[in-house]
Amino acid sequence: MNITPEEQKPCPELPPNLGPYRVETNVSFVMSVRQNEDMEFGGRSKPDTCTALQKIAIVIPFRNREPHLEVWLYNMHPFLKKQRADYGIYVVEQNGDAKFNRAKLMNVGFAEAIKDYDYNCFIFTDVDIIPMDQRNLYRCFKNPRHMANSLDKFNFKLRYKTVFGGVVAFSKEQFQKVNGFSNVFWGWGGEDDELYQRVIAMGMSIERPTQEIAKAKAFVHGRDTGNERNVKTIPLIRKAKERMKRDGLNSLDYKVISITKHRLYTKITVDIGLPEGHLF
Ligand code: BGN
Repeated sequence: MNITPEEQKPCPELPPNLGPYRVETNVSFVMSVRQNEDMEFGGRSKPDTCTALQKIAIVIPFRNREPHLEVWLYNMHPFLKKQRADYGIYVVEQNGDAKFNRAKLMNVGFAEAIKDYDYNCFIFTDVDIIPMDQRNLYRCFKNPRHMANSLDKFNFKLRYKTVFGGVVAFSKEQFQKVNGFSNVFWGWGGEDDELYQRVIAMGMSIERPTQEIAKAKAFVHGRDTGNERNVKTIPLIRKAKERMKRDGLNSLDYKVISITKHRLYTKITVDIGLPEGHLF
């Protein structure tokens, strides 16, 4: 018997049978495509027997990390399906070789994803972090949520109390409330600490899963070319509260170069401009 979408029940709050998850690293795109032929192009999937409680866009900032993306996709599609998520994957690729701007790419992912579907939850994740426990729900909660607090490369310890990098979840309202990420962090570091300051400035607090449930694999790699440490972060972080009104989603400026709907993800290649004062 066919069930029309109107007759479907909401999915249970907690999906059944979640537990520790073994990350597979010896994988390929071909293997993932073969195992996910049921997906809609663009890396979209939703549960077929119930209506998911949230519509989740997963945003991955990206440049030259195909091997990590291959592993991420292979592991994360089954992971998200097991959590009965209604989701889409957005890989936002920075065009050109200017300094990497992770935060701005996140903002672009948000802005483009909401044109695609009625998303109400956004998971902003690095391409090299994969959860090791299916109870780490890739969803939105009452507060913006930090989910990369227990990485294997840091011996499953919280680096510092306010750390807010790697993987975070924001409802659409929460993200709009903080005006998204800052657009002015070029190079490695600090944009996540600045986002934390925005959350606090707006009177919200952050939450995290327990260290046990948040266990995740983070691939260790050298510093990417074009992503050298940003040495100008501290004054920017200090001024977060004042700057956030004018620097973020409301000042986001970019040009889409292409949008390609692959089987396993939507790839958005984008020109996000150059840091102020950039000279060739
Ligand atoms: C911090 C970085 C974060 C990064 C974590 C990773 C800065 C700002 C200057 C103090 N912060 O040091 O961006 O996510 O390390 O553990 O660089």
